Amino acid sequence: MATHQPVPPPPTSESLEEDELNQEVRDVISSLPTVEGWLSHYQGFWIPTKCMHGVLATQKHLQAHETDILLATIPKAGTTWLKAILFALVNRVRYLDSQQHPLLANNPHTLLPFLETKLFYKKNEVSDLTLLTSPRLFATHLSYSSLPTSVKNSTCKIVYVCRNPKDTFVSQWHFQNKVGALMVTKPVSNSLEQSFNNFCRGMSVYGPFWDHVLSYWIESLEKPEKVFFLKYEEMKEQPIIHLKRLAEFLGCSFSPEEEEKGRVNDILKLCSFDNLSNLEINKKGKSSVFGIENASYFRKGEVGDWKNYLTAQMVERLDCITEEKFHTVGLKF
Ligand code: PAP
Repeated sequence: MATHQPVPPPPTSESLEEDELNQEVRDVISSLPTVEGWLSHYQGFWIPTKCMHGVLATQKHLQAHETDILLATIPKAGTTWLKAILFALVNRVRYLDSQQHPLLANNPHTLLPFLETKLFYKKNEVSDLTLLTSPRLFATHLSYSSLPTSVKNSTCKIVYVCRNPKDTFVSQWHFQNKVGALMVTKPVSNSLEQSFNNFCRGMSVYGPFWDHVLSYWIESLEKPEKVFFLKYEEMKEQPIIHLKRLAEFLGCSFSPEEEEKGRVNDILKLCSFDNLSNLEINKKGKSSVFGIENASYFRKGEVGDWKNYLTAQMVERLDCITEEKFHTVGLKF
């Protein structure tokens, strides 16, 4: 099995014309409508303004390889969990028996970086991603429509993970309260009610939530060999089944010997909420993404926590929107 480099990409090697990129980026960003002091409206979605440099650089420069694997999620749908699972799955021959598994010493966000963060775009340079070993593992919060053209045109695989909108909202709200100050450019109101209103109106991070989910859902129906669509809740309920499906989709099915040896469970155990959240690196470290504390990515990891936060009215409103947006395409939560 091919292996993936368990460290962040090497320093940049391909320089851009500083003024050209800066001016281009400045022009695009300054022309975008903004809301709440930190989100910019770009190609139909609300993207953290701090990510816009990375988004533009990715769209312009990323050359997808046929063997690439891209994890796509809306924030708080299970990104950290699936990053860990993908890394452990693809690298299982190399690392699963190792006492020094990279996941024991690195937060999943370090091992499987976001395309649109500064990891790949620093100041005026784009990282040389061709130096990474195959298959390259990346993540993104971009909608399908905003993915770099080369990703859409290549045969690379996309794993999309979503989560029911009520838990996604509650998780986003908690996260925003914890780390929001790192993202905003001016103070914002973060009451549950205000955030909920914004979420329902589509003004949430990488939202509208429903358009994001739909963009991948439709693509997964049309191109099931390219887009694997997974719900957080399904993965929680039947992790063995879905991990095996995922491996098959990626062309690295578990052999009968591996199954007998308990490899599927080994991966699930390694990547479980309890295991990851209790590792020193995830209790104390800071992530490569805007210096956010790793612990912020581990809260409860449960299905249905929304019951502790949303009123009956809020539930009705969210359910109504979801029904309206999804019923014609057969998507249920
Ligand atoms: P991101 O999109 O900003 O990277 P993401 O990892 O999707 O964040 O969101 C974190 C959520 O996944 C948290 O959910 P909660 O707020 O409802 O608790 C977090 O607890 C949960 N999570 C993190 N790791 C795991 C895991 N190993 N298993 C299940 N859930 C997890």
